[in-house]
Amino acid sequence: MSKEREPLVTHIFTADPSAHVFNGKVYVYPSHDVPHDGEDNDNGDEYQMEDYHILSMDKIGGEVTDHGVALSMHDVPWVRDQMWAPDAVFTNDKYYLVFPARDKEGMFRLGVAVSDKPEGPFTPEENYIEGSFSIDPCSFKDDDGKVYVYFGGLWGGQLEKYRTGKFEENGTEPEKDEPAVCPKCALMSADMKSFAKKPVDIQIVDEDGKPLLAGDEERRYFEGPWVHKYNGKYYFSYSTGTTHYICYGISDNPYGPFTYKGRILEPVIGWTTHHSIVEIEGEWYLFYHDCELSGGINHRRCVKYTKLSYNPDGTIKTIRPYEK
Ligand code: FUB
Repeated sequence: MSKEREPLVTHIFTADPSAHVFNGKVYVYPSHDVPHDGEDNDNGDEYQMEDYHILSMDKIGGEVTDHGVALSMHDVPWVRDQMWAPDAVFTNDKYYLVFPARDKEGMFRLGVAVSDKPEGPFTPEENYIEGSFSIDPCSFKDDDGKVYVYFGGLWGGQLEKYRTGKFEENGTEPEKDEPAVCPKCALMSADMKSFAKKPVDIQIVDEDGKPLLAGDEERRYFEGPWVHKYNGKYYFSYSTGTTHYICYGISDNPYGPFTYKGRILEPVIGWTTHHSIVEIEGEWYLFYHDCELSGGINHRRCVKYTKLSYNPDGTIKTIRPYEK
C-alpha cells in the first residue's frame, strides 16, 4: 500500500511525476532515474534516463503497480538520450505521452507517443514535434477539449538559448534586472502530432502586473511547469530551480499572464524539485519527488504524494514536506 510522503515505489528510482485520473484509477507518469557513479553538473548530464515506466493505483493510498517499460529511447527513431520529465493526456479516445529528450544532435526536443491504454505501451511518432525545443512538457486539456503544451527549462534544458527566437549556442540568462526568461505554451493540433500555433511566452507577473525579473530567483520560472484549473481559474505552477521552491501564479486565461501568488512546496532533499497537482475523488493532491530513498543522491530520486489544500480565497497552502 502507498502512504503519503513516502516513496511510491522503491524498486526503481523515479522522478518528475505527472499524475492523472484515468478510468477512475490514479496513473503516474514519472521519469525513470538510472543509477550511475558519474558526477553532477549544471548541464544535468547526471540525468541519464532511458525509458518510462507508468505507475498506477486503483485508488489513492492503494497498492502501486509498475506496468513495466512503456516506451524506451531505443524505440524512438529521433532520440539520442536523456528521456526526461513526461506528461500524458487523454484525447481523441487515445492516451498520448508527451516527452522531452535529446535528438541526435544533442538538442532537447518534445516528442509524442500514443497508446489505447493509459499504461501503454506507447508507439512513438517517427520525428519530434516540428518547432519544439527545451524540456518538461505539461499537456493540459482544457474544458473545451483544446490541449496546450507548456514547456521549458533553464540550463540543461536549454531554454535561455532561445531568447532571440532561435537557438543561440552561447545564449545566456538575462541580466538580473531584466525580465526573466519565460516558459512557453503551444496549442496542439487536434491529432496531437504538431503545434497548431507557434509557442508563445507565458508571463509570470507580480501583484503590480510587472514581469518577474531574472534576479528574482525566489520567484522566477526555472523548469517543471504544471497547469491545473480550480474554481474556473488557471493555476500555473513551476520550480524555481536554484532556490528549490515550487511556486505558482493564477490567471483567467490559459495563456496568462499569471499573477504570482506564492509557494506550494518548500525545498525537498536533493537539487531538483518537480511536481503535479491532481484532483482525486474530490480531494487535491501534490505529487512530487525528493532524494530521500538514495540518501540525497541528486539523480536517484523517488516520487511521493501528499494532500494539497486551498484557502477560501483560492490561494494554495504552502506544504513543508518533512513537517508532520
Ligand atoms: O529529470 C530531469 C530534470 O530534472 C527534469 O526535466 C527537471 O524538471 C528536473 O526535475
